[in-house]
Amino acid sequence: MHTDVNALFENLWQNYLSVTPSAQKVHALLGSSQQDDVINDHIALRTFNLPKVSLDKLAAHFLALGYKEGGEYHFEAKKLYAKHFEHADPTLPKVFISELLLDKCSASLKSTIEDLVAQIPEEAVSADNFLYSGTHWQVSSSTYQQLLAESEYAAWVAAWGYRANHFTVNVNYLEKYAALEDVNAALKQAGFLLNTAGGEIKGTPEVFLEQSATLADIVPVQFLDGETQIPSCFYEFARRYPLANGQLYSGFVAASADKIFESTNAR
Ligand code: OOG
Ligand code: NI
Repeated sequence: MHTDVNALFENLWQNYLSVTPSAQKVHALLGSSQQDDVINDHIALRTFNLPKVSLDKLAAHFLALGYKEGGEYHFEAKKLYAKHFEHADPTLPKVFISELLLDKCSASLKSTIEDLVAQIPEEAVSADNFLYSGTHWQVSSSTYQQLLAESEYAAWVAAWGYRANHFTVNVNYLEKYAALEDVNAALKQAGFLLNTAGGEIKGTPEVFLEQSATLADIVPVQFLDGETQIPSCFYEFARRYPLANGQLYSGFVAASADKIFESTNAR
């Protein structure tokens, strides 16, 4: 486990950049419009509900750094369960961790994933670098396609493994933009493609959270039988609104999150 929370996020960021070339450009576009660097609202991690690598196993890395559990979320159709974690220091990103519920998937998907996870050394999961360690296995493009036909999420984790699938700009801290619409306009102007599932903006001030996201970059991945271009990671933008008590809402919105997951769908 990491003892330095900033080092953990720096490693997650560098690993994310290595497969998400557009992220540096998005960061430069929004960061260059102000004095301070962009503040991240949250990151997200994906896994399977197998004991070795469950949501709780990933969460342990953050609990050890002082993070506390926030809310939990259910995604019936996608067969996912998620929790978010937050830190007393509001400048530290929240963490959204989801897991695929394999018992709800086909027997063949479940056994394919069990075979992959069996290849992870037990001690690797609690090692400092696990959350940005990528894959611990190799898959063929046909295995990827088979997974993809049933669960885009399963295929993504099989191809990319353990890494942040997105970072999220905290729009509340942007100096030049107040509205998420304006951030989206700047992104489109610069040529970035946005996730339009459920509309470009997911959520409303009434649910205290508005979100948008780019579509994941399409980059080469090495499969057993050669290199193929597939979606990697994306960038998200979140604007939070104050609750009646004046505090900014710190949770997530399941209906919006359901659409954010689709940012890694094939274009
Ligand atoms: C997580 C999707 C949900 C949010 O901000 O609602 C999410 C994922 O794609 O793994 O990040
Ligand atoms: Ni997110």
